[in-house]
Amino acid sequence: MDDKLVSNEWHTDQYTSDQETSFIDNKNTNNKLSTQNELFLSEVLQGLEQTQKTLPCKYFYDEKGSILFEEICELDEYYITRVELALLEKIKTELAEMIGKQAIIMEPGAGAGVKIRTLLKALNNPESYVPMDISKDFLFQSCETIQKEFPNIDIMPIQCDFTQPVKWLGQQKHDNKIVFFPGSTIGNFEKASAIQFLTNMHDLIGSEGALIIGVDLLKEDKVLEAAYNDSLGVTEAFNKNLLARINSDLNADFKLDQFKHKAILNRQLARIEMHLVSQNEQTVNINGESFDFSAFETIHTENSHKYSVDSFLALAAEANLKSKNTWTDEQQLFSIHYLVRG
Ligand code: AVI
Repeated sequence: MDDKLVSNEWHTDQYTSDQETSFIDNKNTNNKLSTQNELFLSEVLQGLEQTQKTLPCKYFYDEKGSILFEEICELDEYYITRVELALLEKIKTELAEMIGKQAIIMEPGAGAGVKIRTLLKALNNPESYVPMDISKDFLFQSCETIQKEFPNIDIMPIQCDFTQPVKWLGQQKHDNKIVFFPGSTIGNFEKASAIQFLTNMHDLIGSEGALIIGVDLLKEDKVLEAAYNDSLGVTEAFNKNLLARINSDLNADFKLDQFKHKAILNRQLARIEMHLVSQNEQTVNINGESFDFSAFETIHTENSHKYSVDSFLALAAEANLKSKNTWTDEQQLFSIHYLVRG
């Protein structure tokens, strides 16, 4: 566990997981798609062949999409980031006591780093920090900032798809394995995938470790709808960027001004749904295939599931995880759970 920062450069080659970890090649020369883009294409075509057209939300996060998401997190209407950070500040000492000494802190889909820094600062002599992300650039950036601030912590980036198990991590014999998964990203998983992810975390943390997870709570319509239909149009740009990415990576001709963003609360399914609404009857070509849209037909691009404390704990129980402690803010907007093996 003594991997090092060499000449200010992170060497991810020894830290890649045993999954396939090739990078996305965005340079679309000769109209020939890279292997990554072939997978992207097949998922896009499959989604658009459905009666309710869909696109997979994991493709939101190219470089531009990641920047737009960071901008969303700063919006007044998008309370999620602000409330979670304030709650984390409030409970950090309690969390540190529960975590104890010399923990390995793992963070699937490591974000911009603000939340992890709050946690690391509060901890008693953490041993290492293991950020995991599919994007090498993102990993390098967060590692550099964190190493400067915490010179005594071993930083061990792993480039991987965090929704899949990482065998290397599971093999690490360590008593205090803590997974930190803030941001309510679990809300973007469908039920079966959420249970699969939680089960992977159950297997990863072992009998002594824990999963600390942030989960957004179901609340009144207007707060939720405003969070996903912001007045500055950043969420609209984020949603439409998916079409721009398909155009540039997959030889497609979506006309971005012919689609409008719409986010609706589906209370029956306890989720916010993001859609792109076709403004006209139109045909879109993608790498030689064509798709017809009628006026006001939508492409469903994302679900963001919202839970109550009880409904989330029932989901966690399906992965054999139970709460050792759960915190919410005073207005019951957001929850943080400390889960251990059940
Ligand atoms: C990353 N995830 C938790 C965000 C959410 O709230 O579902 C993604 C997002 N979509 C629109 N705004 C933010």
